[in-house]
Amino acid sequence: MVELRRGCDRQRLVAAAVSTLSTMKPPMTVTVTGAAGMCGYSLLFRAAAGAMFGEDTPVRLRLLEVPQAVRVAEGVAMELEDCAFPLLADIEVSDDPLVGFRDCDLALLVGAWPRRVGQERADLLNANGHIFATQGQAINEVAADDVRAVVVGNPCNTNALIAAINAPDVPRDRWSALTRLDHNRAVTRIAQHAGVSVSEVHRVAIWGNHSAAQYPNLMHATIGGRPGAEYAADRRWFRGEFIPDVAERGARVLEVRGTSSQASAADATIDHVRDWYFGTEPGDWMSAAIWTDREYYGVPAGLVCSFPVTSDGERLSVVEGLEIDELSRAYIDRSVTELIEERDAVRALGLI
Ligand code: NAX
Repeated sequence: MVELRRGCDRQRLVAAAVSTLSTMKPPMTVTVTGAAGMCGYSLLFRAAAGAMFGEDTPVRLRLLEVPQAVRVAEGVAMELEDCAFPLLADIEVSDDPLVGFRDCDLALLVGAWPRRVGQERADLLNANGHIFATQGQAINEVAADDVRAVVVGNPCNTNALIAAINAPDVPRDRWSALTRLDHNRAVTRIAQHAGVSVSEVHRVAIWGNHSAAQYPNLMHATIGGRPGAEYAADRRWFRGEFIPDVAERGARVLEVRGTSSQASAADATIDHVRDWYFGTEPGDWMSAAIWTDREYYGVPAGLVCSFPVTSDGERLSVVEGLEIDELSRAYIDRSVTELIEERDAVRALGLI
């Protein structure tokens, strides 16, 4: 009798397992570079817990590091194992991009060197540019045919440009750079200013470069049902407080916390990935830096520039037809000039 009941339990368990398995999607292979770094440390555990693709999608993690940081990355892998994440199908640590990016579906390019005191911007572009040229070539060679990539390591727009150009077989619309942290910062700032919940803020957008020259634009936003332009009309606040607060928030976190934004950057990376793979809400958009396949809003072709973008689950597309007033035009032009200067600098270095 007892045996029979156990048998029934077993049958029910097997049936439940089969039904779970049949609803599971194929695993996603996600490569995270800079896996021993601080941003990587925040990102990997959430990725393994299913924060990117949901509870029906197992994840295979590939941790890519430089040789001198591989041991630390192995320690991170040990901790990931110790969490017994049901969705974590396997982990591999490597210092070889041809191994780290093999069959990868999603490449999160986080690893880069920070700017050192006294280092010129051109030196940083050179040091990090080589990383992204090499990684672009490796992705081109060994990643999955439908790979998508998000560049987080700075200067992220230009690093994405370098990687994309060094990966000629990967369609350019599979590349993006992270301006979602700036977007999220802008959402919180305006919500606090207006005294509304962040969930009542829509259609904020970051335009241009992920740098102090970015343009967080409220002109097309709705904030608690009111037009963002009404808030932006208070020019003293918009130009004197809102824009610098958002654009300089990273420097402020560094000053207060003593280290750069890491958990918030990881969180923004997850938001970016989710919206890209699952699609943006109808009538709303996200901010992301993407490749300009032609001119958009006066931004020339052949740059990686942040815009308001929508996703249909596959492709990120610039939201078109927005009116750009004189003030916005000046801010966008300033940021795009910086992107052009960075592009010219890495071109002079032979990286593209
Ligand atoms: P950390 O210095 O903590 O970690 C960087 C890691 O990258 C190190 O472990 C290093 O060994 C590794 N690395 C360097 N070259 C590599 C290579 N060729 N292959 C693989 N790994 C390599 O920096 P962390 O705080 O994690 O920040 C990482 C990057 O994100 C930095 O470039 C930072 O500027 C950038 N950020 C970008 C943000 C954005 O919104 N786009 C915001 C957060 C962050 O500041």
